[in-house]
Amino acid sequence: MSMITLALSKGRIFDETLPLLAAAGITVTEDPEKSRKLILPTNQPDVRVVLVRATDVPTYVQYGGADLGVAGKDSLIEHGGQGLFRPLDLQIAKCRVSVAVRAGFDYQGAVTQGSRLMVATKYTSIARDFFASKGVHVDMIKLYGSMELAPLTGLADAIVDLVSTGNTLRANHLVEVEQIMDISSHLVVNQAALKLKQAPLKRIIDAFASALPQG
Ligand code: PRT
Ligand code: MG
Repeated sequence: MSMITLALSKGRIFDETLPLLAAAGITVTEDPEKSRKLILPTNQPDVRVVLVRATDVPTYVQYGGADLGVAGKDSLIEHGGQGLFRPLDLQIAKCRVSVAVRAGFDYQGAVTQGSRLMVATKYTSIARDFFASKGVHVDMIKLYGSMELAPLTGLADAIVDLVSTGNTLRANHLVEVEQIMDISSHLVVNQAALKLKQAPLKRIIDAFASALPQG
């Protein structure tokens, strides 16, 4: 009996994956918000969950630190997706990637005039491709969090960030000026594990698929 390791990030992805695991008969037997453990057991002796940063899930699965994982499309695009089989869009942890600026900043004017835009973001690949496709010249500043601060402090003209309700932007007097793409989380599987542990992985993939809205 080979061990199956599933990589998840704490928070919305963990919470929204639990019902899918339940469809596979898998229950995580420890609460990540209460435990300090990074490896969580399940009711099935050959299935365990490892907790990693959301942006590290694709890397863990790529190199076989986990056999499968759940990762946002944002993280997958930034990672590049090498070595990953992506069988299912799980339609969880939905949001969008957008461009936002300080209220009062004339974004359309800057774009039309062909000005160079200073863009701060954690999502440099998505942002670079998007502005390149528009023919807008940008200087990119890589940040790891609190993107909303950048336009408020003069660090950048615009940010590229994830938006769901828009409350965070509003609270910081920022305006969403363009939506780049819709985001949801996907199931990703290590390509070698898919061959070596075919039966148990297929069972989990099929159970997840059957639990999705379209059945
Ligand atoms: O938090 P940490 O720095 O550890 O990593 P992370 O932010 O990459 O991970 P996490 O767990 O917060 O998010 C995991 C995944 O959930 C992301 O990769 C997305 O695919 C997805 N997701 C869905 C979101 C959101 N919705 C979301 N709203 N990730 C982040 N947010 C942020 C957003 O950037 C904003 O700052 O939540 C904030 C609130 O959003 P509003 O618009 O509802 O106010
Ligand atoms: Mg976060």
